[in-house]
Amino acid sequence: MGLTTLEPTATVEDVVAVIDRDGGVIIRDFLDAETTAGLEADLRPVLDSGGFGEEDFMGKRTRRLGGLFKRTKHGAAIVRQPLFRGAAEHYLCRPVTGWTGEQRLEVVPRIQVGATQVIDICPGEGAQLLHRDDIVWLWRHPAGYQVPRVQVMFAATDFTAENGGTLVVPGSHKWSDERAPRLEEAVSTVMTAGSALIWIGSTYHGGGENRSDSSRTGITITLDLAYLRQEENAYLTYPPEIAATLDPDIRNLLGYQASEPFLGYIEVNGIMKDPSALFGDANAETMKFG
Ligand SMILES: O=C(O)CCC(=O)C(=O)O
Ligand SMILES: [Fe+2]
Repeated sequence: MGLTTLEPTATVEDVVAVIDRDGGVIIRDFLDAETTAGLEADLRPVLDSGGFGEEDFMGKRTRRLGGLFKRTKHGAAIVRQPLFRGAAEHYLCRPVTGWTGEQRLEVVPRIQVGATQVIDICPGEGAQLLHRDDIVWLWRHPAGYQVPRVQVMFAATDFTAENGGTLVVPGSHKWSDERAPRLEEAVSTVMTAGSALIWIGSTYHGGGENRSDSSRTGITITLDLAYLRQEENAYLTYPPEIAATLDPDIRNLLGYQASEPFLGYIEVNGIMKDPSALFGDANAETMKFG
């Protein structure tokens, strides 16, 4: 049985119901044709001028790019897509409580972009070892209340079983850390260009073998808990002078926004401020409890 494909008219509840069951879901026509063409036009020349990976996990017949938001303005459409954002908010923004004195504190975690990658699997590449992406934080399973990552793989070209469509092990998000994934348990993500796979950090997956004669190009973005370290170092990838050129919602997602309470502040005139103060935001929040 393959993965479930939902239409773009599906609701966030529909998306979450399938992810709860299978660990991942395909959304047909996730972005419109114009944006898909814009991504392809911006990224293809950069991919074509780049080299292959140096080791097996990243793939010696695979080309990768990071820093998506400085390479194409169309990258923003992927993180703004309502079904992806809605699913991310569902899993990540679960209230956490604590005390300040006898006052009950409730904080809803914020989300941030943890990594962006364009992944171009070329003919002759073998299957990547199946893995969980929340291994970056050495996350333990079953994960319980807090899911740390909701991820998308946008299809810039068609994804097929022959060209390396992402391998996913349905139901594996519920497995304990004792169980190893086997290749025979994985199904290929089959989707047309413009569609996308959404999955969570605990679902076993990996790039597929490319037995075709053309490359398979995917764009992956992770939305993660804002209080975890980012996988792609956003402050070095988008230093303040580059971040200043991005739309405020994108730079906030890249970490130029604090995670309440206090995490990631900057000091301005002795006051602990949200880092949006860096970009001349006169209303930048003063960090406080609650
Ligand atoms: O390219 C793909 O389909 C998946 C790649 C992947 O999972 C990874 O590199 O972590
Ligand atoms: Fe992965």
